[in-house]
Amino acid sequence: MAEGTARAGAPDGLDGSGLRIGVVRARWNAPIVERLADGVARGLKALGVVADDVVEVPVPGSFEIPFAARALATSGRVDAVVCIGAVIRGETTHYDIVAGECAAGVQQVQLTTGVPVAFGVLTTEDEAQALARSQEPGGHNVGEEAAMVAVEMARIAQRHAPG
Ligand code: DLZ
Repeated sequence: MAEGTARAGAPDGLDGSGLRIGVVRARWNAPIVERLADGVARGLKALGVVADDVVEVPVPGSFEIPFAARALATSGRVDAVVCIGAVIRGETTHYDIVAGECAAGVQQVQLTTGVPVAFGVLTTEDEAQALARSQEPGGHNVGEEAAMVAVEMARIAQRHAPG
């Protein structure tokens, strides 16, 4: 498969201006999460989301992400939520539990609240993989991708809202 073709990208003309976005970020593996946060900021800015419309909520680890995502989603203050964290197998004995519960919880939150929640949590074998997926501008950054997903899904939610 050609480089980059496995990724979704953003639809032409996607515009995030006026959207309010929550960002839930785990403190575990902080240097990696900081790189993802930079990616989120870049992705949101590129689509016209302004910093004043972004609410950031730090949590201890990725296991806590779904709880904070739900709190934001039900607050009425955001149109979508982006979650970022890093669960690294080599450093996490209960990797499968933390990673699995985080992913399942995030999906549950978006399906039960109707507020889109983008999954920008890295689940990798080692730190090298995590670094490769949280790159500088122009490189692969899962946080940047998740920001774009949040904007796209917020627009879908608006377009198909009841009433
Ligand atoms: C405990 C733990 C471990 C071992 N590894 C990670 C990790 O790689 N990434 C991460 O985000 N969090 C980790 N945690 C912390 C859990 O997510 C959680 O904060 C604790 O189990 C307390 O509920």
